[in-house]
Amino acid sequence: MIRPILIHPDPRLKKVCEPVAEITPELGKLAEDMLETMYDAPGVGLAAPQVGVTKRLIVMDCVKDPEAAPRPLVLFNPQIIWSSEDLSTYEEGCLSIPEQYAEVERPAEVRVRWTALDGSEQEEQFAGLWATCVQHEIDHLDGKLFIDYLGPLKRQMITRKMEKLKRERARS
Ligand code: K1U
Ligand code: ZN
Repeated sequence: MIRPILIHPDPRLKKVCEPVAEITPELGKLAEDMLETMYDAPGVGLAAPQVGVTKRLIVMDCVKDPEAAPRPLVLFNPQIIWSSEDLSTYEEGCLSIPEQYAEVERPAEVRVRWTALDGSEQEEQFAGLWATCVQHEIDHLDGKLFIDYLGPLKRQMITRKMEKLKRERARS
């Protein structure tokens, strides 16, 4: 089931999300819906607060080559346990801030620990778009958006555009 994606500004996108204590069938269904919603958007990642659920759950698939096999990942309670000193800059977008892009500098590589859908503990080092995306998604779980890395004027300009977009969508 495709779920509606919240658009900034929304108080649910500013909350620090609750850790997941137990992976219930309802959370399994939420993860499945989030992957479907992410692929439909289309996007390479999605965090639970973007669909209005303030729990520590993200999904990602940064395989961009349509010929390559997809690699959907479901991460409960993801934690960055190591970040590289090397930084990389990527022009980020966000499904909660449609059609707005800005360069954000982040660690080029990160090692992440999480709980998988089957309850097993996983650890992996991410680089490239995967590293950018996992950091962007974990920020969502801490109520942080990529525009929070920008200066106040640019952030305010984007926020005003999103308020206008929401007013227009509410009218139609
Ligand atoms: O969290 C989100 O809003 C999803 C976001 C993730 C992201 C993208 C780029 C850099 C960092 C994080 C997106 O998926 S935006 C859409 C996008 O980048 C994309 C869409 C289709 C193909 C490839 C990329
Ligand atoms: Zn986002």
